[in-house]
Amino acid sequence: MSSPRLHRSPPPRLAAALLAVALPACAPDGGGDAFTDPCDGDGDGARDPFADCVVAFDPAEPAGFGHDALPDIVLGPPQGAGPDAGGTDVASLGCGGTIVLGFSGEGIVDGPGPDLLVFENPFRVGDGSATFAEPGEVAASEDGETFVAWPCDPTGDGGPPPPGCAGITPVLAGPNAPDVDPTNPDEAGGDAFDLADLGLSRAHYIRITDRTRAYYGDDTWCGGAAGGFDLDAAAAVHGTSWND
Ligand SMILES: [Ca+2]
Ligand SMILES: [Ca+2]
Repeated sequence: MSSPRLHRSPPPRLAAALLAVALPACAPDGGGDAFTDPCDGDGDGARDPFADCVVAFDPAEPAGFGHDALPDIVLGPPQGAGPDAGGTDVASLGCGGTIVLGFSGEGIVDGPGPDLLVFENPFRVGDGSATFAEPGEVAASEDGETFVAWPCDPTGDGGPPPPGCAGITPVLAGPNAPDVDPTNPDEAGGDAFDLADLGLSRAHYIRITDRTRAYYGDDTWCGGAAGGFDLDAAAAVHGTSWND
């Protein structure tokens, strides 16, 4: 069961007026592509590299952490807490929960190397050689209907975090690290994804599906309000998003 869009839609007449005014000013610079807005003109209004709206949200019970702050809590830049602490500016998916984010305008474009960063709230534990993780599978789509996933195949033993998933690398970009560029894969932390690996040149949607149960092989980290994957933010590395 999918929830309806979480953002409010403007009245039809207002929406039409906004569209008429907005379109000429919104053509991507030099991109040559028609303006694409998965947020239906009702994203967060920020012309930035971060997700612009929540297109769909289907959490698993009993997750509830951060839900009252949706959609804003997963839009905008990551609010990471560094390598040794999990950020709390997140919304929990619960085990098996999913969320779809929209990127307006250029969306996410394939450039050299990684194109997308997904930020959860993993953190180092013990002597720092291990990481507590709640992984998620990430998929991308250009039309919002056909999604292609990057491989994320947890082993079920809770061993080293599975490569290819989101939610396995601590988030360094955040309020305590103002000089860290949250769109730079070399310094931001989070987990990086390359559209070229999927054969895509562009994406306006990403879908994250919690895989915590598959990672641990049981429901140890599925209970409570903060169970499963905790989404902080997502960023386009090369593209720029805009709404207005
Ligand atoms: Ca790329
Ligand atoms: Ca987490």
